Order: sequence, then structure tokens, then C-alpha cells
Amino acid sequence: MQRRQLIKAMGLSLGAISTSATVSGCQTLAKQPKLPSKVIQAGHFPNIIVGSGYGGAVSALRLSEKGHKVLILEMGMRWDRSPKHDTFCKMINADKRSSWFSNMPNAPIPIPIPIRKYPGVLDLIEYDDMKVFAGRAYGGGSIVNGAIAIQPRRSHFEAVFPWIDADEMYETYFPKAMKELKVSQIPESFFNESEHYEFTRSAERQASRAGMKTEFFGNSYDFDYMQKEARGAVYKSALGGEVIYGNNAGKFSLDLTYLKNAEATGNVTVKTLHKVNTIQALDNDQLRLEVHVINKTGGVDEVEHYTCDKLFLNAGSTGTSELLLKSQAEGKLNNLNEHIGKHWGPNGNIMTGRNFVHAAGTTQSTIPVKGINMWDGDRGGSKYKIFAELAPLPLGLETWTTLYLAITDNPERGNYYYDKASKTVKLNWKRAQNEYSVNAAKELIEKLAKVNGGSTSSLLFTKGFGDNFCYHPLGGCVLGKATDEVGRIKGHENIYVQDGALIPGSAGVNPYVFITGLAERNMAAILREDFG
Ligand code: FAE
Repeated sequence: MQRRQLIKAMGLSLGAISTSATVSGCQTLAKQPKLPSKVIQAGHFPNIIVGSGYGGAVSALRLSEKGHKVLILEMGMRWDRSPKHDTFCKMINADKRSSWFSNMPNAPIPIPIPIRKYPGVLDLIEYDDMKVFAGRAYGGGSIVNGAIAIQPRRSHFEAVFPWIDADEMYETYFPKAMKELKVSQIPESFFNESEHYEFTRSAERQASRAGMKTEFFGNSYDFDYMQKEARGAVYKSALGGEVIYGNNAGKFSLDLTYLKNAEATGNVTVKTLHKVNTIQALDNDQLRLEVHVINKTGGVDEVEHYTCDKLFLNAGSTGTSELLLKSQAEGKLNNLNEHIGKHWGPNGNIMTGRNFVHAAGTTQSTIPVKGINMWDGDRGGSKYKIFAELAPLPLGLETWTTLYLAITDNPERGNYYYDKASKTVKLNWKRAQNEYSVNAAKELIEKLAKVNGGSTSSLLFTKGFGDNFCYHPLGGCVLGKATDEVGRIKGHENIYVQDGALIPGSAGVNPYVFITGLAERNMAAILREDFG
């Protein structure tokens, strides 16, 4: 596989790819558009939920099924699936629907083809030394993610939250989350025979030769549907190159699970393209939200004020932290404690590729199902803990390359902070803080290469390691530190956080089951204690 072939396969030009790092745009932190002068009073609601990712979806279902009226404010668009399967674009030849107001598709391996700015599904937030990918849509990250669903290792969970009853989590709340998220595992017979998983089997054979354990994990993709895709009986989504810009079929994203069930109660109102700008605590204990109603070109059509009694703040690690810090800086939330914005980490994310000595297969499913587990038990003498998902590179041609999206036990932490000069929230994180992850990934690749040949793939990332971006931002409003033990913000107890901001920097595995299970636990307590 030559670099030129790889680039051609992605529909790119060589000149463009070399300059790509400088043209991708910062979305969330971009300059504020011009605001209309008139403010609309949009009314009072008992409960408002900001954000419709995992934390928001659990909050919405558990409140609404108990008869509580809920308003969801989501900055992204709603993407109801068309029967023609053309709601979302594919990864190859991505168009404006792929990215949140960007002039090229947001992707871990940059794709510098020009697109129109539009409220597409995948955002790329560029801090100085770290780029954070995030879903922007009704359904949050579930619209763009690989749907890998893994319960955190119990030992890791207990180390992160030693004061939470782990029996209750593993007997009640994680299983409850997995059920609602429709998690299942790929049938082994299909996995063993399918040409679409040769990339995984090939990577696994080589891992096994190097003495490394591999294991299956669960996924919220419908594997019955995938088997029909393989037989050519239905529209091809996972087997047709769809994932990070949305799946037109097959994936049980939140809008088809938790949020659908919440809306079915009749107690939920959803407003999309509604971006919350600030939160203000009023003297009468209510909260006032300033909301920008955005249009499809990125302008603000209206500024609205909502008030509520209780606010469920679930805008994700970056969104929740930014809103709290900004509101604090503007003097609107004055009782937040010193932990706001702190204990941030990228879940030890690192991506790397390896040039194979064996073929990886020309047709690859976009849904990963196995990983190398060098975290638990015998790590072959390594001091590093690493869990490397065997990730696809679905370019439709033989790349002789495998991709690893690894999670390591990197102990480094950063923090979000409000920068007065630019009036934006920034992330205090240096690239050097990823040294643990780079070393862990290097060791993994070297061990694989020693017995199998092959080398680190510099086709994909400069020097072979993607250590300046993450898919799994965690922290900023940590449970038990910035909040009480169930997510009420200390000093503002009618603001509840249930998203990835609660977890201090590391989940040890892909994080959405951790986030969902924790939100289930917290919401059960909140409903009991605060709703009578
Ligand atoms: P999230 O799902 O990000 O939802 C936050 C929501 O709030 C979004 O819909 C935002 O648009 C909205 N929002 C933000 N700010 C505002 C505002 N000011 N006003 C109104 N709305 C706002 O948060 N995790 C896994 O476990 N397995 C995977 O396979 C996996 N793959 C991934 C692949 C990609 C490409 C990416 C980007 C992430 C992946 N993740 C995966 C991470 C996972 O999706 C993420 O941890 C969760 O989505 C985080 O859930 P939250 O509820 O924290």
C-alpha cells in the first residue's frame, strides 16, 4: 500500500493532505455570530435538559416515565431516518452533513475535500494541544460513534469511585444500561466466516503469535441486520462504509432507544438547533438560560430566555464544562467550587496503525467487535496497561494495514479554564502529557512486529501515532468533587450533571456504558430524593 494509493482511495490530493492539519476549523470555540437585539421570553419549564447524548437521554427517559414534563434543548439537528437510506453521508466522499460548520470533513485522518458549512453531525473542537471529536445531533455521540459497548472493568470502576456501591452498579445499573442500549455480541459463526471481519481475524492471529490476548466485546449495532447486509438482503450500512457520519440503518443510536421511549411518554418536548449560551442562577432559586436559536448557515436567528426549576446539564465533558466556566466568568453562577473544569483526561486515547505482513481484506465492516487486552492479568512483563480495539480501515481496497484505537491507563490530567482575553474556554493540556499512551502503543506495535514483521504505519499519522486527538473526553465536573454523590452541583443543587464530565479522565474502556450506567444510578436517587 503506497501513500498515494491511500490518498486516492479517500478521494484526496496529495498536496491537500499535507496541509490538512492547518485548514480544519475550530467549531465550538469559533467567534460568536452577530446576535439579534431582541430577546424572546420563551417561558418557564419545571425541568430542562441540555444535550441529548447518553447523560441527557437517561435523564429524559427516567423523568418522563415518572410523569415529569421535560424540555430538551439540543444544539445539533434531528436526523430522522429516511426510508431511502440517504439521511447521512458515507465516510468516503463525505459531504456537508458530515461535519459541524466546517469547510472540510472532520476526521481522525484528515480528508481535505471542500464542503459547505452546515450543522453536520461530527464536531472537532481544537484546543491548543488536543483536538476533541464530539457528536452534534439529537442523540449526541451515539449518532457518530462506533457503538462499542463495554462495561468498565470492576477494578477500574472501584479505583475511580471507591465510595460507590459497586455491587449495585454491576448487578443493577450497568445491566439496565446495556439492555436499554440494545447491546449484543457478534455471533461467532458469522464473525469466523465473514469476509468483512478478515481485518479483525488477521490482526488477531498476529496478536496471538505475539502472546497477546484478544477478546470480543459488545456493540449497540444490530448484528441480525448486519448478517442480512452480508447476504445482500438489505441496505448496507456497517458493511457499506457508514459510521462516524451516521448510520442510515442498523445502529441502535439513542434517538432510536432511550430518547424514542422518552418521547413516547408524551411528556417530552424537543427543540433542536437550540444552543445554550449561559446559565444564570436567579434570586428566586430558578435558573435562566440564554439560548441561541441557530440556523443552517451558522447564524443566530433568535435569542431566547427560558427559566426552569431544575436543570439537567448534559452537554458532554466539553459542553458542560464550557457552560459552567463561562457562566461563572460572567457572574451568573457564583457558588461553583474549585473543581469545575478540573480532572480532565482523554481516556488514554491513542490511535496507531501497523503495516501488515498479511492482507486485511478489501471489504471491512465499520463496526469493531474485538480488542487486544493488555490491561488485565498477564501483560507480558509490560508496565503499561493498554486495551487496543481492532479498528477497521474501510477504504474498499487492500491496505495491508490495521488500525488500533487504543485506550491506555495514562494517569495525566488537564483542565478546562476560562480565558479572559479571548472570552473562550480553553483546555490546559500539553501533548507531552500523552507520553504514557505513546510509549504503550509503541511497545504494542514493536512486540507485534517482532514476531510478525511489519512496522508502525506512518501512512496514517505523523510518526505513526495519533496522540493529539481524542474521541473520549472525560471530566470537568467530577462526581463527588464538583458535584455531590449523585450529580447535583455543589453550590447550585438544582443543576444536575449526568454526562461524561462526571468521570475523572479515564473509564478504562470505551466510555458510554460507564456514563449511561452511572446516570441510571444517579437519576434513580434524584427521582427518589428530589421528586418525592
Ligand atoms: P454527548 O454524547 O457528547 O452529548 C452531548 C450533547 O450535548 C450533544 O448532542 C451536543 O450537541 C449537546 N450540546 C453540547 N453543548 C450544548 C449547548 N451549549 N447547548 C445545547 N446542546 C449542547 O455527551 N464511546 C463508546 O463507548 N464506544 C464507541 O464505540 C465510541 N466511539 C466513538 C467514536 C467517535 C467518532 C466519537 C466522537 C466518540 C466515540 N465514543 C465512543 C465516545 C462517546 O460517544 C462519548 O463518550 C459519549 O457520547 C459522551 O456522552 P455524553 O452524554 O457525555
